Amino acid sequence: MKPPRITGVTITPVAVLDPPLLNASGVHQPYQLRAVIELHTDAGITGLGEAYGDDPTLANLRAAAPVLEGLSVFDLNGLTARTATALGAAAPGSPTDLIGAASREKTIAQTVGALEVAFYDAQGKATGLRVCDVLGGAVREAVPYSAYLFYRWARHPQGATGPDYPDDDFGEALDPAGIVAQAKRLVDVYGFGSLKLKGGVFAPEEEAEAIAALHEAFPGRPLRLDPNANWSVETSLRVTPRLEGLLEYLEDPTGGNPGMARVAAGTSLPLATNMCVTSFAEIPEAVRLGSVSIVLSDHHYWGGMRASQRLAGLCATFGWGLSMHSNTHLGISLAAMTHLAAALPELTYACDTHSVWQREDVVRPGALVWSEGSLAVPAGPGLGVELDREALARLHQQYLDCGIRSRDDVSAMRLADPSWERRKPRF
Ligand code: GKR
Ligand code: MG
Repeated sequence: MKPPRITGVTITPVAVLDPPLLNASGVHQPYQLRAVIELHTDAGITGLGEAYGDDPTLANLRAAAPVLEGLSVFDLNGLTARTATALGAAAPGSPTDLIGAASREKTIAQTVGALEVAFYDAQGKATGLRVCDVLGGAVREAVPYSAYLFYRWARHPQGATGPDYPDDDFGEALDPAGIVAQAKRLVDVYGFGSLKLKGGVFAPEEEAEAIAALHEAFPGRPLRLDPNANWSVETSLRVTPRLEGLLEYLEDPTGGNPGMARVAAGTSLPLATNMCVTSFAEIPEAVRLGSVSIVLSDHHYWGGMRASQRLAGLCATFGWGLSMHSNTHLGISLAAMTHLAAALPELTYACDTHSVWQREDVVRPGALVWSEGSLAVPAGPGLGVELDREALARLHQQYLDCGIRSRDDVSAMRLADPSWERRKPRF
């Protein structure tokens, strides 16, 4: 087989409706941005990828795209080398404040991570194989995900949306009863076996009460709480006794490896992270300090699927568990996450996904089917998802019209509370 060579890359930013989900920074904006990547080849095959859709990410993708021309879709080392050269000493732009200090390495990893998915999709399409098989073979045919529970409002603050904005029908969830009701709905519809609550929103004791209520409503079901580093070390150590015995893990109670290590030393709860270990360079400090025992991988910022497999190997070496992080994403990323998780023998926990909150997508329905809280690996070839051109055009137009160009949960919150400040830890 002659390897397909890249003839061009199309990057299309889209905006999708998003509900007012509360978190440590503030509240989700009415639209979240994503970028759809189409890798065109001389074999007529198109590889699909998906990335954040904020301005810095788009600039990095657009800088890398032209230098990929002529490259084989199997040349992943070439992808990394050419992307690094194209980005040069580029200012490190990051779409999220969740992954610690920005660095050139992280920017390269995010850019490669996005493009590499399209390379793998094209490899699968060229060989007739599923991406999970290209990655070394599926060790599971169905990938378990956890229900992603959020405190939330029923609608976005006045002024955030126009009069025609379609609110969803979840209503608000601002206390333990609201969170339990939300969990029941998600478990009924999707069959999730484990539940994760996004915390860092209300006083930690209130969030511990919500966890206790979930424990009572769903006896024996694994639970997680993620305050996104919004608790000080002292607050964390005050609250952890209430959570011990209730959680399978506590995710990022506080910020940074030294702080996490102090919390880890004072609790029996396993600590997980997608904040203080987000790149290979941060692993030695975490090992030395004993700050975490579970890492949430994310191909979007660890540098792709190959890099995620490398991370999985290191987790096994250091005796860490492995879970998977999610940010708002669409079906291309969900398919990529599912293929990757299927090919990771080291995966020890159900993965996160924001999917339940997304009502719009760029892929045709039918490829990703939920059953008992799991997704069957799409049949392929490649990722096994197909672009819905009409939806892509509509969501691109929505991007042009909505005016949002970067994620800003702080400003979104200020529409409801003008005194709101960016502050961490808040508790
Ligand atoms: O969507 O509000 C959110 C989450 O807080 C997200 O931004 C985080 O990346 O899900 C995430 C996490 O686990 O930290
Ligand atoms: Mg997290």
